[in-house]
Amino acid sequence: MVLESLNLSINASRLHKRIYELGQIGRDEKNKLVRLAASETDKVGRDKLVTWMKDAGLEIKVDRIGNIFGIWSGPEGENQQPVLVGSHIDTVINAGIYDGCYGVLAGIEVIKTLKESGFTPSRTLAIAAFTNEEGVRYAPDMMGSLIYAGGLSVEDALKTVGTDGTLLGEELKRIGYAGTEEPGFLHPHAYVELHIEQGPVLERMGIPIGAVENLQGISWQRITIEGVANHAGTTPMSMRRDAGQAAARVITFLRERVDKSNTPTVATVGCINFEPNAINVIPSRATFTVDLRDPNEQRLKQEEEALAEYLKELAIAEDVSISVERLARFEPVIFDNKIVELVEHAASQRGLESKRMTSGAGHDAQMIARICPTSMIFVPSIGGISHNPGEYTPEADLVAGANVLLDVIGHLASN
Ligand code: HGY
Ligand code: MN
Ligand code: MN
Repeated sequence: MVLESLNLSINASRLHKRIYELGQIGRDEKNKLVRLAASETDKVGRDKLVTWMKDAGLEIKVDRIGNIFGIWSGPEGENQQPVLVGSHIDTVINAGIYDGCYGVLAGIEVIKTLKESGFTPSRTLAIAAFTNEEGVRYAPDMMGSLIYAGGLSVEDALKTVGTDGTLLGEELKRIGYAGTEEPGFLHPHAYVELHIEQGPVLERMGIPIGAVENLQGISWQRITIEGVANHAGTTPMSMRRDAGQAAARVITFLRERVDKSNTPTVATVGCINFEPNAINVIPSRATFTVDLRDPNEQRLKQEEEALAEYLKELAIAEDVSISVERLARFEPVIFDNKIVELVEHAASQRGLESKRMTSGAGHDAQMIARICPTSMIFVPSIGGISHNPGEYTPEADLVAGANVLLDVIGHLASN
C-alpha cells in the first residue's frame, strides 16, 4: 500500500497555542506543573480538552476508567473499526508541557485538518486521551490503556488506592469522568501515537522523526525495610538495625550492577521515605520504589532475580526484614512493522529523515499494541530532557511530527 502525502499541513499556530494553554493548567503556587490522574487539575485539563474535541466536531465518549474519546464516524458498514490516535494528558510532578499532551493535541489537529480539507474517511477516526498514563498517583502506569486493551479489569482498577490514600473510582466520580462506555468499546483497526522522544537520540543525530519499532519492558516494585528506631548518639554501630542504611545499600547495589553491565538496562529509585524521619533517630522503616527497564525480557527477569537475591542477603546482614510489593510489570513490545514503514514513508515523502528506534519510556501504545497494529512517531527532545520543566521541542519539529501523523492517519483511514 503506497502512502501518498496529502500535501496538507496542520494549523501550526493553533497547535502551539493549545500546547502552551494546556501547559498552564495545573500550575501550583511555585508554578510547577502537576496534573496527576483524576485530580482537580486533571479535571480542568480534561474539560479544556473536551471543548477542543467538540470544536473539531467530534462526538465525545468516556469509558468507565475515564478514557476520553473524540470520534469522527465514517460511513456505516464493515469498516467501522476506527483508526485511533491518542496519548495522555495527565502529568508527573513538576512536569514539562509536551509529554502526552502533544500527541493528543496533534491528534485533534490532524482530524480537524482532514475535516477542513474535505477529506472523507472510509473508516471512523477517533482520538483518545487515556487515563493515568503516568502512574504517579495510582499504579500501574499506562493504566487507562491497559484496561482498554483488556490487561486489567476496570473493577479492580477503580479500587486502586493512591499514594494519597484516595480511591481512583471515587476520584473519577468526583471529577465527573466516571464514564459509562465499557473499556474496549471501539476496537481499533490501527493505533498510532505521536510523542516526544524524551531521550537524547534524535537530537544528537540531527534526525527529526523517530519511527518507533519497539518499546522496553518495565518492572516497578515498592520495597519496605523494617529495622528498629534507636538513638543516633548512643547506639553503637554494631547494634543498629538501620532501615536507612539498608535502603542506601540497595540503591548502591542497583547502580553498581548496571554500571558493571554493558547492557541498556536502566534502574531508578524515584521515591523514598524514612520513618520516623528525624535527624537523631535511626530509621525504623524505609519505603522506596525501584523502576527497572530493559528492551530484553530475559535480561529484565535476570535483574529482578538478582535484586531479590540481594534483598535476602541484605536482610541477614543488616538484621532487618524486607518486603516487596509489585506495582507494575510490562514485557517489551514489538510494534507493527507495516505501520513503522508507513511512518518512514510519510517522513521521506515530506523530505524528513527518520530513524527506527526503541522507546525507553512507557506509552499507551505499549498497551494498545495488544489489540491492534500499533506504532509510534517520535520528535526530538532538546537535551534529552523530560519529566522536567525543562522539557522542550522546537515548534518546527512539533509541526513536522504532526504532519507525518496526518499522512499516516489519512492513509490508514482511506484503506
Ligand atoms: O514511566 C514511563 O515511562 C511513562 O512516562 N509513564
Ligand atoms: Mn507520555
Ligand atoms: Mn511521562
